[in-house]
Amino acid sequence: MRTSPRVVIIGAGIVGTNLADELAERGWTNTTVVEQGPLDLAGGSTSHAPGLVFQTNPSKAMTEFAGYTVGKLLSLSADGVSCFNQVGGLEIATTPARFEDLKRRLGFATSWGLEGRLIDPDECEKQYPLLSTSPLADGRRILGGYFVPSDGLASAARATQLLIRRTRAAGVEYLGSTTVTGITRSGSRVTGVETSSGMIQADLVVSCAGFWGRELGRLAGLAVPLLPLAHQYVTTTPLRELHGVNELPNGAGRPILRYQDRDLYFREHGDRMGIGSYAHKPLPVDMDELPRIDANEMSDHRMPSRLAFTEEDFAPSWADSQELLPALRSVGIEDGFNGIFSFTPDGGPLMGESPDLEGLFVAEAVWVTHSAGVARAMAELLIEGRSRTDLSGCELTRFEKVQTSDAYVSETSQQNFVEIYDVLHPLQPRTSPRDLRVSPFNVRQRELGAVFLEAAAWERPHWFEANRGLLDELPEEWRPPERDPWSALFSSPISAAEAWRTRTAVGLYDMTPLKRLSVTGPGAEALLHRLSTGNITKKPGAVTYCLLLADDGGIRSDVTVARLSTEDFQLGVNSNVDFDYLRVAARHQSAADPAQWVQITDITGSTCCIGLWGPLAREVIGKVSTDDLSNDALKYFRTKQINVGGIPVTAMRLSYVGELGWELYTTAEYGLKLWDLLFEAGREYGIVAAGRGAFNSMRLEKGYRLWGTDMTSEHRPHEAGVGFSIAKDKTGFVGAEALASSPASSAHTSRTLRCLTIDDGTSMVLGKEPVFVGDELTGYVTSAAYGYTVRTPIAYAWLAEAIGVGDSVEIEYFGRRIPATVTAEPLFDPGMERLRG
Ligand code: FAD
Ligand code: THG
Repeated sequence: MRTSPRVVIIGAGIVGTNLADELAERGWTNTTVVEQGPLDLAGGSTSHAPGLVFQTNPSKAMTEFAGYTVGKLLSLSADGVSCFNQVGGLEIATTPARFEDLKRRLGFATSWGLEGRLIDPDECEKQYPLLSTSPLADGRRILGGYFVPSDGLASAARATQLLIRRTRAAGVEYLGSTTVTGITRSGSRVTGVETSSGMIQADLVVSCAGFWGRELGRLAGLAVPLLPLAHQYVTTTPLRELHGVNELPNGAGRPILRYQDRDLYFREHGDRMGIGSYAHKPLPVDMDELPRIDANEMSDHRMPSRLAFTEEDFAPSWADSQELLPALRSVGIEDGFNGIFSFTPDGGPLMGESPDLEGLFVAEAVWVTHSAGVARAMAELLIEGRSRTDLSGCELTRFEKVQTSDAYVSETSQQNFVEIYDVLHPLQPRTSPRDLRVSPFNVRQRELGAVFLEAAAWERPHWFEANRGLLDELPEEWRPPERDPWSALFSSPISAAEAWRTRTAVGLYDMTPLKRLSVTGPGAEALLHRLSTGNITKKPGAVTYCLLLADDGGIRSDVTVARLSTEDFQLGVNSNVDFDYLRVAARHQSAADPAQWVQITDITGSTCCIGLWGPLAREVIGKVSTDDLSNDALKYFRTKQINVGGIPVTAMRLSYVGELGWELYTTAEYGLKLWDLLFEAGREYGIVAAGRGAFNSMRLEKGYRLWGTDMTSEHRPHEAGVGFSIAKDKTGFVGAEALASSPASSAHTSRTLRCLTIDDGTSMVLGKEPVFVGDELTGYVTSAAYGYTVRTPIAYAWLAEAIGVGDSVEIEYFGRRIPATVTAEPLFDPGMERLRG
């Protein structure tokens, strides 16, 4: 008897078939896979993917997905031939900047548990004898490489066939040559799909439609922010040098090769070479012009994902290839095509459930490289309601609404194509589109010479050039050390002056981009009580810092909950994922008990927020407000409505930078006036406008965690050092049972988030670097900043549980070991005198 829910998977590419398999392995076999193409060669991206698997990725989740895919494809075999050929992966550097970047890549690979090593030019040649030994254009030569022995080649199309065979045997049904034309619903629940050959009822529908994802989403009114782009791939005529080297026609023995300095990659196909290029201009695909090919006419060379080769786009890449691999000079291009696959605004995949149609899931914009790992996480999500891997960078709902518009998706995804192999600094902002979201203070910030970086489409000042003059006044002990060139990028010593003024006088911070939700209605209290770890039932006026947990006790988010009145709460949250999570929960509660309805509104754009913080904050506000803001009249973590120069303001007494003061909220139209009033009032007290550079330094001095960076759903509250935010004796909230059964440690980590200070007092790190004790890897850095007040660089890091305060570790930064010490935290004001004073 079939007891598992009825699942329809749309698409029998490498993602859809892996998902069917991961579900079947967990006992869910009541699955139908619907594929518009013929099942033996469906015609999507998988059907022509050359299958290079380079596992190294700045994202921990993506590296883990790749590692799992390698393992799974290695074990997937038929007739003694596995679906993974572990030839190793080699990335070469021909510029000093690239060589430095390879060191950084080795760093995060190490952090995520992937083994690789840097090799010298001689070993590059040994690994890859076809590499040129003479200088390249511009006098460049091979300076070295980064080699990952476990990388290699996936046989994606073959794996798909084997997975179909295996899952069919387990009971999964496949419908080939069947197109999904509609998604049916009852209310806000999916009920099935309409296809070219009839209705299929389902409890859960998962779209694994690859670059057709946007079209599939549209059937259900879901914006799927991906862009189909063409990418060029060629195979050459046979090379004499490879004659008789690789047995199989598609076989390979040499590593897969990346030449990022010219946007190229290479693999062997028997005695031919395959070359992929990202060097050409982005080639967005108009889905309406996709060739319509009958199932019985589909072949290796005729499929919808394969557009005609545009030779002129490839010409420079061909010349670059021949220069790098001289053996190519005596062969020609035998076959070339412009293959289609998906790009997204931030390069990550799209995974998760539609917030508006329950039971409809998406797993798209996924490379072969990550396919099995993504499928495993999706299976966990479907079956257990959560994935063991942190999906914050993959969530379908991570984008702000403006970021899902066709125009935004098109421009940013094309930009990601262009930059795919560029050396990118972690703080490097996109250049366009910009100024999509600006706070009401933007005009003043510009006048003050703000240097903006972008996040969630918001412009956020990182420092203000107008404060440069303060560097002359900066006391000796506040002067920051010289930075190495990499950590100096997108950073300025002016942040030191802004931190100095905030700690000694007062600073004005634009907190507008902090996402704010209004949660109202008779059921608001019950909803927040159930979903959060905090005691939010306190009387109006209370603000609570607390966590949203997943059922397994992992940290979904950390939020502030301000009770403005009995049925009116204001939440400070981390991203759109929180908004959609709460919105769905509110819908459920309202439906289950209409008397307990809850309304959740994103009020971020219609309101604004100034953080007025510093020991003189009270003096400043006293000049423009007659409200009593004394310590007793508005205590720490309390809120009240006040009036600032005639403007209605919600004041919340809390501070992410750890100083006396308030977050001051008002509606957007008053924002500029509020800024001007406070700035003017602050003049005599030395007020400065201050940016994210100072802010981030001060929050690390204070030990405040940044969700998504310092802690994620992979971590439990106690491990992350936020156990204090679980209300004493509270039970019955989401995640409570899991915590009660094993409070301290989750299943797959025995790690603790620790505060490190750098021993030499000057060396900077940036995040994601591996941490060692002797030769042993013990963890990785999350956030880092120079602590201007405490006069040392600070790094937070996940470390093995056994490592405690006082222990010495080493952080690896560009191949250099930087000694650091685990230090008691917070480094600044542990007695909370500043905040409560
Ligand atoms: P697909 O394989 O496209 O599968 C989606 C399926 O959904 C299709 O079969 C389609 O027919 C079906 N479908 C769509 N709409 C409907 C509908 N309405 N009804 C029914 N069925 C539908 N990745 C790597 O990791 N390494 C590489 O080296 C690599 N090289 C590449 C080279 C080229 C030239 C290209 C174009 C891509 C490359 N990729 C590579 C990317 C990789 O091919 C894709 O990311 C991956 O194959 C996507 O798999 P998928 O299952 O999501 O999509
Ligand atoms: N302000 C508001 N909401 C927010 C943030 C914010 N929501 C998202 C994010 N930032 C949440 N993160 C924090 C982290 C720490 C604190 C506030 C928000 C904080 N912590 C006190 C501490 O640890 O000492 C809490 C003390 C207590 O619980 O009483 O202030 O910046 N509005």
